[in-house]
Amino acid sequence: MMLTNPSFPDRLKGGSPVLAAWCGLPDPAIPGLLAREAFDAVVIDLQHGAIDFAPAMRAVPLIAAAGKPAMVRIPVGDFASASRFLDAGVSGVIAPMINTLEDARRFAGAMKFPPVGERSWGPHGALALSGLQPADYFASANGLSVAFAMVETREALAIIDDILAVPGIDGVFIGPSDLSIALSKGRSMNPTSPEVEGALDHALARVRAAGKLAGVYAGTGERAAELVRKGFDLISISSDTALLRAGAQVALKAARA
Ligand code: 3PY
Ligand code: MG
Repeated sequence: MMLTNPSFPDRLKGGSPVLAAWCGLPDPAIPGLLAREAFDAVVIDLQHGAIDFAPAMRAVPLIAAAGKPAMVRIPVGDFASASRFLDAGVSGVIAPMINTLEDARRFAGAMKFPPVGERSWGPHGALALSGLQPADYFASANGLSVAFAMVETREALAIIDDILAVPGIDGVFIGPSDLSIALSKGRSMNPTSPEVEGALDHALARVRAAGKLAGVYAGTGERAAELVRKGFDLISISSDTALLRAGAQVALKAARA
């Protein structure tokens, strides 16, 4: 039921930001456990995370069992896996390094059934998680999940209006680390640099003009709060690895005090 009531796109459009966990460790139990914390959604990262396809698939029902929407970030250019994760029942897909209109069109094509895209039929897990009959799932599927195109290069920033205009692209997700590398011409990696800050404000304004959704990655909870205040709809916070290390450091510091 959780795929449909309310749908994840409706939740994102509802005005209160979605705060998501970000998981890359190679065990499905970890996103399953973080889904039990107060996150609103859980992202499994197959671009930089160590988690592979099969354990990521196994994490989807574990996240759903906690009543939370599951999302994935797919590897660069692996649009076929976007369809496969939708088949498994994810509520959203983030595609990294969408740098051309062709990238955006191919991603949207994999995310939406005809006539919008060319997603192929086979929603094995999504039927069980949505509780919908096949015909009803087909009729509503394009509106049940979100396609976030990552904007994290100069090329993408230059065509952000065109990316946002592609039918089937529901929003953009800003990668501030790669964007900082791009905007500094490779001189630094600083996801809170003034250049990135300006790009975030610009991107958000273009998203609002297009009536679509804005997502962004935040390295810390404090940074997430700033991005909430800016008005982003979806904010991913830290990562499973970083949270594990931070917890270990706090415990050891206390133990050695
Ligand atoms: C970036 O900041 O470049 C990202 O991809 C977010 O993890
Ligand atoms: Mg990136």
